[in-house]
Amino acid sequence: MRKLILTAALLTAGFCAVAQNNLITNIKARKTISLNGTWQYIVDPYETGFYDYRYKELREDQPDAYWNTDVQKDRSEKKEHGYTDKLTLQVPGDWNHQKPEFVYYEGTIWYKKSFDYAKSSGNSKYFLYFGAVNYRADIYLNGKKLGMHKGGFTPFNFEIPESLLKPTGNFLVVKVDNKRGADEVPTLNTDWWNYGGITRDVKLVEMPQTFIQDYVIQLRKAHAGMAGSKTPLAEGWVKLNHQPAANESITIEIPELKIKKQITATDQLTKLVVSLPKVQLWSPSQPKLYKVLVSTTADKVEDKIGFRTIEAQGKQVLLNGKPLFMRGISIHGEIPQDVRRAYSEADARQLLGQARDLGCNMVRLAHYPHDETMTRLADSLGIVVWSEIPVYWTINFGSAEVLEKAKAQLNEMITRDHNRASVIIWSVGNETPVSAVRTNFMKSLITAAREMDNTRMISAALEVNYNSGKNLNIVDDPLGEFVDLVAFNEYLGWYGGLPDKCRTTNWATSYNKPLFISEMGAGAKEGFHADSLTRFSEEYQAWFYREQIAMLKRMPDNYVGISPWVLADFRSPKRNNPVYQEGWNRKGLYDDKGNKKQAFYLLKAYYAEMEKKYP
Ligand code: GCB
Repeated sequence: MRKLILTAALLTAGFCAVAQNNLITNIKARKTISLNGTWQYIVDPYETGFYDYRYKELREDQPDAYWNTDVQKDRSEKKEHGYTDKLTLQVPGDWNHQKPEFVYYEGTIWYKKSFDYAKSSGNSKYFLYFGAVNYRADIYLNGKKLGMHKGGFTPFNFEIPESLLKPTGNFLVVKVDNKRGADEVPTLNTDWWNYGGITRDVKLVEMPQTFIQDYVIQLRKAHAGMAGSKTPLAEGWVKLNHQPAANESITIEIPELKIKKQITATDQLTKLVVSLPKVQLWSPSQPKLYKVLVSTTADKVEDKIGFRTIEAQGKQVLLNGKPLFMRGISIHGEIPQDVRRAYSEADARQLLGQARDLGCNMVRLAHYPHDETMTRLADSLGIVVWSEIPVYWTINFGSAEVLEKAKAQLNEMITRDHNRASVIIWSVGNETPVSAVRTNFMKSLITAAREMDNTRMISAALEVNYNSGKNLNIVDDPLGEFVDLVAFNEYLGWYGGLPDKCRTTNWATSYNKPLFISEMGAGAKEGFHADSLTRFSEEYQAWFYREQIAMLKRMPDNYVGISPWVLADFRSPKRNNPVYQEGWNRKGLYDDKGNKKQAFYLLKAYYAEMEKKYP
């Protein structure tokens, strides 16, 4: 049997354990029933079910409130709302694609589901879990409010008081509001469609009274570049939902490595170090995952975890101590042929399969955390992932509340995926305009991300003035000082000028760090052919890629990869050219039907070359 070491002394090597929120992680491995399926709805643009006629929030027991029963108590009572099988939506799924009248709807829709639940014992705890609801969700069960959550792309759960859950006829109502707001994250202005609704899974979770809420078991950075003789160490912690009883123990098992070790729970959060001799490291070429079991006497949770190290060192990114070149592509969480948000494993297979076909070993999941099936599938396919929060463009950087909202989403993103080997970069935002206030804001997010997880790299997609007319563009955004990976977006030859500008342009950064191009791209309507000077033709996009790729070959020696914009055409209300766009951002290498454009093959050929160089 291999040795598992638990010693506080070993925990000094920069490992931080920070208690997260109350999210129960690895939800698929828990005892749950699905509440997906058909839900009834009321569309409520004036929020009549929430505010009275003086625009005051309705009291919980007011019969007019839409979270309360729609059945008339007696003849003295008037009901002006009701749920009916005539009006239904599928969950998960955004509402916009489900009914023609909702295509452009932004506002409130009330979702209602009745369900029965036979409790298995009198000694459990119950939770309602939502994979994501865009943007604000107010949750009510049997007339009682369980909680409110903001943030459209991360999971949350609320506990159900035991006495509230009935064996039959539970009345679950979710008020979903996707109105954009200046002080929200994202803010009013984005280059993607604001799909509303309960966009990911809903589950009722049954847990023992005392349970394992969350855990981290990851190789620490310090081992990148280690000599082969050193034994890899996984570090982490287990978080219980309770203060442990005296001598309460936690068991960690990795059967394939013959590891089984009991540790004593010292607090609600117990740190651990596991020695993993003979571990086969996870990598894109060998995405080895191990079954890992974490248990207490009352609870047991099973996961599949890959072990690898990742770090930025000098000019390189090292994966398991070896230089990594990222052949990436940026992806939106959208299934374009259905004009809807992605949520299922089949969706993840489509998107990651298309990336694979392009020769990618990396995906940038823009501009918000994608569904958990994406990062899980990336784990098993061996694709490294950049995961981002929607701190996009002009967030209200001066507001402490907005910072808290961004931090909450960062926390939920990291908590959900901190055991995914595929995720190597947490990104705290995209193209935020340089100012002292913004830098402070972003710096706090970087600090928070590091406190939550210092086993991965932290980055952000920076902006750079590529139209300066200079031959050398220097990425010197002050935020570069705080990130591990200096990443920037450039559209040389699309926004301003023609692609041949690439011939005289070179790139560098003022930071002694690896340099990554998080975006570059040009629009083309699939099937539209013209000369290469004609915008929106496939030929123009192909020319753009040809010039860009030639420029990439002159990148400095700290260039570690690129994730061009973007895998597939996607919906954007900002793209209103009536001939070529029609509400679509056309920078995809695939169109909205899955057809490949000419540029696809150019990038694929470049990636094949780079794969040979960095196998
Ligand atoms: C960007 C943004 C991305 C846009 C893209 C574009 O820089 O990061 O969200 O969609 O440019 O197409 O302009």
